[in-house]
Amino acid sequence: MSDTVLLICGPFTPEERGRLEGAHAALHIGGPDEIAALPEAARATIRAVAYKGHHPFGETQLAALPALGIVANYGVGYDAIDVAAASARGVKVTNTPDVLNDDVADLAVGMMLAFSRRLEDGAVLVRSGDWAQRALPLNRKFSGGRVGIVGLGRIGREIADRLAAFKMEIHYTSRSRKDTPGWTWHADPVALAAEVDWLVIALVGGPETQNHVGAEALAALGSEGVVVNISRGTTVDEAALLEALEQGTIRGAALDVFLNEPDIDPRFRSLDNAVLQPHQGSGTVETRRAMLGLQLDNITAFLAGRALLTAVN
Ligand code: 8YV
Repeated sequence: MSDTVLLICGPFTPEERGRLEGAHAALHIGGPDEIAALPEAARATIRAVAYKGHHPFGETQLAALPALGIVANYGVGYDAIDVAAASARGVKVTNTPDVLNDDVADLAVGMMLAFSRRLEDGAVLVRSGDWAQRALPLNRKFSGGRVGIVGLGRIGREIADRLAAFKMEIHYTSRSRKDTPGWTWHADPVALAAEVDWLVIALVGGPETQNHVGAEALAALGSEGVVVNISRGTTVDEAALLEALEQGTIRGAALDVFLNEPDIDPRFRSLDNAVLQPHQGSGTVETRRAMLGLQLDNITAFLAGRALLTAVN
């Protein structure tokens, strides 16, 4: 039997594992913390890691895999992986950009509509059998609002394009002004928040964007404003966000991402002004297949000595 070259690391589905195992001699573990416990002989032959999840993968894991050449991430965001440490060891990192843009943007708009039109409350009312006894309070109009996209990158752009079709006024922050006639660039999230009803965070994760949307931006957003986050829990000051939601100093939030997923702060659970989702932005059959396909193509290219498709470093 040939040496194991691929370490499948993380909560892959059986179908995903089957595709990876069908392509390369592989072994599977639940997460990066299990690498140290693998027998030395098994660790010595691993040349590629297929990574999925959000637990840190850094120097400890890299040092335990002496033959490693690539960490291929299942996801566009690779903030869990210490890219600097990988680069220092000559280890390549890849991610899965673009294939998930549509799904994440769709979910952002879906959560915004669910918030605006009280879709969760409406469903509860219908299912309860109480429809004849009580009416749903009137919703708030969605089309024609003012939205601020924090980070007009690939996903932010997809969200903005969708919201433009809802006749919304589009404002954004990004490192540079984009060639988007009629859309308004702002220098920072505080200036952006002051002009909009919806603040949609579409940043990359990692230390550079930690708490990028903070208490000052939430105050600028004000009591009519709603925070939408489909990026990472780290990009917003979560303590300040919880405080603003509990005190009603903002109107609400629609969140697919949190700190400490899935064991999120229990205070979120008692909020009646928030739509909460379990980090499912990319979670469709089609997109997850495409993500796995791109991850696998990067691994196969690396092992064959070919150019990587979506290298990060
Ligand atoms: C996750 C994501 O990768 O692509 C990203 O950055 O956050 C998601 O698609 C996915 O949930 C697997 O952990």
